[in-house]
Amino acid sequence: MMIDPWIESVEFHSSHHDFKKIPQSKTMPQVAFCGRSNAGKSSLINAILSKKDLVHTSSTPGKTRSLNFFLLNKRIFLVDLPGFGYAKASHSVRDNMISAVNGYLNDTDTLRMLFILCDSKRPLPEEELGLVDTCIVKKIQPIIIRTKIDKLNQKERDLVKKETIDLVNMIPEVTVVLASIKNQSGIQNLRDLLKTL
Ligand SMILES: Nc1nc2c(ncn2[C@@H]2O[C@H](COP(=O)(O)OP(=O)(O)O)[C@@H](O)[C@H]2O)c(=O)[nH]1
Ligand SMILES: [Mg+2]
Repeated sequence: MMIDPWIESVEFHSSHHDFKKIPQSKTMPQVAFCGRSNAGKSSLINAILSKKDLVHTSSTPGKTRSLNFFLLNKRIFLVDLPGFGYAKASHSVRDNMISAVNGYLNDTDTLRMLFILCDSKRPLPEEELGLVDTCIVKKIQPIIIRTKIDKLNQKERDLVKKETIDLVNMIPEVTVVLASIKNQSGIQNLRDLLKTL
């Protein structure tokens, strides 16, 4: 994995079941990672930080139920949010996870960026677009990350690129990054976004 010298230190900080009890430090910005279970949140955090197993990744979807805090350069909190249920989960389970994420978005004054992950193989779901709207209202920078682009063929890739152009035309505040932990696409762009904090 490529090492970016900007990343000086990374440590696990804490894990919370209740978003009302998360660390609140006025001086430390937070960047949160959200998306469906299996979208690639934990893998992406590891890739950005050039760590193999700092964040536990899983082939069993829906396992991370708590908010996990990692401290980057003793200054920035990266937050691995619970997945919004499995794609096959009932609507009520999914709604609960969305409201947990919304609760966190509404309560965290130091949240500066929300990384919204969506598997490139799936069309962009409406709930994720709803989160973009919430970000804009709350002055949080919305970053949509289309994950696992290494799995797409040329035709599928062209479709994702077209979707990206359409989305940015519709919502100019949004940044879209096509990413892969397999071929490292987009990973440096994401680090560069963190450097702006
Ligand atoms: N091919 C490919 N697989 C990926 C990529 N990112 C994650 N995965 C796989 O997708 C599965 C779910 O990843 P994980 O990080 O646990 O997702 P999370 O539930 O959102 O935290 C794991 O088997 C990962 O190895 C990627 O960029 N490319
Ligand atoms: Mg995970």
